[in-house]
Amino acid sequence: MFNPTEHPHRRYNPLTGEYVLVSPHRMKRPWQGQVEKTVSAQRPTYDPTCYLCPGNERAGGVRNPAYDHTFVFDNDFSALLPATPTVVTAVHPLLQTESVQGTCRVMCFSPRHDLTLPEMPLPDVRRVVDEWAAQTAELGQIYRWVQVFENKGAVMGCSNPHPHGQIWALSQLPNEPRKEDAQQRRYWEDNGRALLLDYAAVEQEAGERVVADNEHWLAVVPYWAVWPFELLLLPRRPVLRLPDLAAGERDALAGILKNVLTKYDNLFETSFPYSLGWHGAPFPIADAAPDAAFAHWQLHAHIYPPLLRSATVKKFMVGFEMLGEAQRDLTAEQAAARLRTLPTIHYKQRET
Ligand code: H2U
Ligand code: ZN
Repeated sequence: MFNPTEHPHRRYNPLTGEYVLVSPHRMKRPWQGQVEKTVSAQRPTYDPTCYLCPGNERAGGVRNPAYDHTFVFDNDFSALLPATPTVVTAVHPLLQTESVQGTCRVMCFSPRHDLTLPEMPLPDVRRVVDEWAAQTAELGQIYRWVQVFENKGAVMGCSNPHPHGQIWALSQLPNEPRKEDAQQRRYWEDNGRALLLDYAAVEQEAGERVVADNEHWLAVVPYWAVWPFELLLLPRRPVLRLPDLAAGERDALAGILKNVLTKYDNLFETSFPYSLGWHGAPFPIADAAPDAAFAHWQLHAHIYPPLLRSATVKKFMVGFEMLGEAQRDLTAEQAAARLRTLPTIHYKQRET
């Protein structure tokens, strides 16, 4: 008899059309590989050498203002540039190039060097939500795709512990949203309903992968999760993009974010690393499709954390993952059950 908590199986990700291999029987295997160092917990509220702290000088010589809440600036080492010439070339069908226009920004979440999103007061997390929405609205006037994200922790290649995220806006749809666009469109055409709205209803009903919920939001370990404690954040009503969120929905978003990120930190009593990012409908460009053409889209956030079984053991995406398909040991249901039981009071606050 097939038992999904014991037998290897594959799960389908309807958002990307890809499969993940689940191998729950491997949870018992010993670990003798790489161990990540835990970083010492206490940082100063202000660090004179930090390029993100208020009043400090950045690379290139620009000085940050004495900001009070959020602060956004153009990335001094931008991966995208606004004024590149538009061209599509193919010297050979196998050697294709297209130009891309874009801009990169860095967003400080708080002037406090020592805080992270889950440790910030709720009204300040709400300000971050507002800034995400404002940046998306502004850059969406110019660019087709606005990628709001946060890379947190040295394990994720983040260069600075000061709480910050990034915004990359560009003229083309990157790979991940392009897959999601096609998959959501197909589901819409086949069913006349939005894929992620149906999915939220299925998860709410099932309950076993729900980690947190409130009036406007649902946080689940998706059925097809790849990363051990991956989360998908879904609004309950149809929402195309971050700027479309009403005041109450933004408050509720700040609440559920603080809730699940606190659970993350409490899981291994460490500042939990992850990449978090928002996917909303692409923006209509020039004379292209109006908003009605994006009815298949539903706003959502992905959170991809690399840690597996402790503050020091991370999941690698190598070998079979690189050459075959993604693989996980812990099931989505087991991960959700662990996260669900964790307290929503941050462990650092509990100690004081
Ligand atoms: P991480 O969040 O991945 O550490 O990236 C921080 C960004 O900050 C990175 O893209 C930029 C880097 O280019 N940066 C500046 O714009 N100015 C600086 O003075 C240092 C870093
Ligand atoms: Zn700082």
